[in-house]
Amino acid sequence: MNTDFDPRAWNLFAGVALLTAGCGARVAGNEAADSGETADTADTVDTVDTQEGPECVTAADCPDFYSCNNGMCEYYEHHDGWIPYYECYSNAECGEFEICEFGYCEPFGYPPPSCTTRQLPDPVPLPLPIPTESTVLALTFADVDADGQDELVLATETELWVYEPDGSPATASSRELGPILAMVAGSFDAVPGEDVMLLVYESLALYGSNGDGTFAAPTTTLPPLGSVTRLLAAELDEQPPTDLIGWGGLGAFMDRNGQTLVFGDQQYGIAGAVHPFGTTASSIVLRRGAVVDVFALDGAVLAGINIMDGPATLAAFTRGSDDEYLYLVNYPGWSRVERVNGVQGWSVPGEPERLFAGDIDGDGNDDLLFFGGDQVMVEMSPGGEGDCTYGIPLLAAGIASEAVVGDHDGDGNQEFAIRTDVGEVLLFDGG
Ligand SMILES: [Ca+2]
Ligand SMILES: [Ca+2]
Ligand SMILES: [Ca+2]
Ligand SMILES: [Ca+2]
Repeated sequence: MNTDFDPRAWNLFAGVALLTAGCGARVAGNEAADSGETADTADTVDTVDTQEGPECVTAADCPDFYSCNNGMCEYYEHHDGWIPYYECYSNAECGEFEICEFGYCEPFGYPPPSCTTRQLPDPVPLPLPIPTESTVLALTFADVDADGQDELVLATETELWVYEPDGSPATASSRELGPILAMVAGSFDAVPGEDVMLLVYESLALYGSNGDGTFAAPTTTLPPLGSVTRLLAAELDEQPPTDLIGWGGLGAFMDRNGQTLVFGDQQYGIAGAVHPFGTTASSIVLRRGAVVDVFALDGAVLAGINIMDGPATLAAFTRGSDDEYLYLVNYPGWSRVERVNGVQGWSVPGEPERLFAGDIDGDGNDDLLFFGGDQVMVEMSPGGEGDCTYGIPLLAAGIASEAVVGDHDGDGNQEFAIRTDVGEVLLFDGG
């Protein structure tokens, strides 16, 4: 029965009926009477449609969730033999910020408002292009002269370039040829000033800072296990030098105070994060698909946490004295920022694929930068007072592919440097 029943029309009708009745609960009591009317409406539309011939031959000619019946595309009945009618089969059938749960579209939390409605400084600051000699392959912030300002260090095919915030000409040091898989900064030697570590092919190349914006010839070593593809640097134990974590197809390694430890026996190709300065967590998280493994500083597994599947990203996020890890889940046209600790996350507009944390207004709470397609978005004060989002245009500089955070001008607020897929770099100072 009710072969022509279209539950979406029923929802419209039921909405009116519920409004009239002054009752907000979902009811299924008047289906027969309701569906008679909606079916009539659908029939009228169908008659008009078919005057120019059949609209379909097979279901492939129809939109998702429609079948081809006698030349017409008809919405599948949502019928399981018990609960009469569903609203949805999948999230794609629901609206923005709704998910399909047990056959019904349920609101899943609305995103923070646009910052323009919060009267933040307007216009939104534009990212400034950094003039470069050639394509930039990797970047990091590093305080190479130990003056409290993080210089921007860009790696090209043959050089490492150091940019001071005052716009003075960049300083170049030559580097050895080879594709860069990762680039991190830290104090890896006893000479004052932060150094940079490159992962080139399968080798770790340490470029020690000379303190004047140049780097010494590299010291090259092999990581203690093959197939390392990613690096992180963080001060895990408050004992210099900066600690190094690398991971890839065969597991992970940690270099702490010159002591090397191989740990983990999984393929950690997806993402990793660690809180710098050995804050409350004092742990390392590595992601493999929809599992996040948490390791102690001795390499012991503290927890294996199942998360929802989504883009390959993970961010170490700090709010006040709380440290946690965030990831993304995409839905059609919107997304969720989810929290590895299992506490409910929040919705954001668009379908970003990467997220990065940094405190761009210097209030002690991290703000977030999101990338996805040509979307670049900032969320100020997530979960706090003044939580809001705004988009930033990259103009004609390509699509954002990587970001690093540091206090380039030494004012206590962090800046993001964004590298695009065409090897250009933009500096975003949002506060
Ligand atoms: Ca500096
Ligand atoms: Ca150094
Ligand atoms: Ca902040
Ligand atoms: Ca700053």
